[in-house]
Amino acid sequence: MNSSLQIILLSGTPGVGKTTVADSLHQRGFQVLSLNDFIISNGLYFGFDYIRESVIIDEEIVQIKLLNLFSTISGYLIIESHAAEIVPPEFVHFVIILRCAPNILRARLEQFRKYSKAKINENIQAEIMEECLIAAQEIYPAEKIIQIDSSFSSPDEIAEKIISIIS
Ligand code: DAT
Repeated sequence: MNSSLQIILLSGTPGVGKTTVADSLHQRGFQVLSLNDFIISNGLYFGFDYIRESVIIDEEIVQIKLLNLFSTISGYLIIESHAAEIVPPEFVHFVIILRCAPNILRARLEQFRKYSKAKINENIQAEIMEECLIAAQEIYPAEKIIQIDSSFSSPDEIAEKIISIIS
């Protein structure tokens, strides 16, 4: 067990700004892992769900590979994912849930993503239903979960807020 590793999970509905904020944290010297990139680049999925327009993740092997990775690093590690519940919780220091007003989230998804209308609507509904927050609450105590509204703050402002929370 690597006791000096402290993981900050950065979760939230697709489009809330996880990748952009993670990039900003990386520019500020933090180690960052995109769980989606990790899964794809290591082939840790069974296939593609064409109805949900997403990969079908092999969660068991993802957890094994993550634990292998965790044994090799120390310090803070930011992991960004909308499926943060996959990350083994032992090392998780804080869970940051980025939130976004539904109309702003819709505008971002329409402008920046090649999603179908159905997929955009599914994500808006997930945000309204607080799915990522509820998934985190099922695993972590309330004091480890922090929500940050990304609707009217820049990614750099959000990164600074996260740094002040964890330090
Ligand atoms: P995610 O990784 O959560 O799916 P993203 O970081 O890719 O989201 O952001 C989706 C788009 O929204 C991105 O192309 C730029 C824009 N964006 C992200 N954060 C923003 C913010 N705080 N303010 C304005 N636009 C933002």
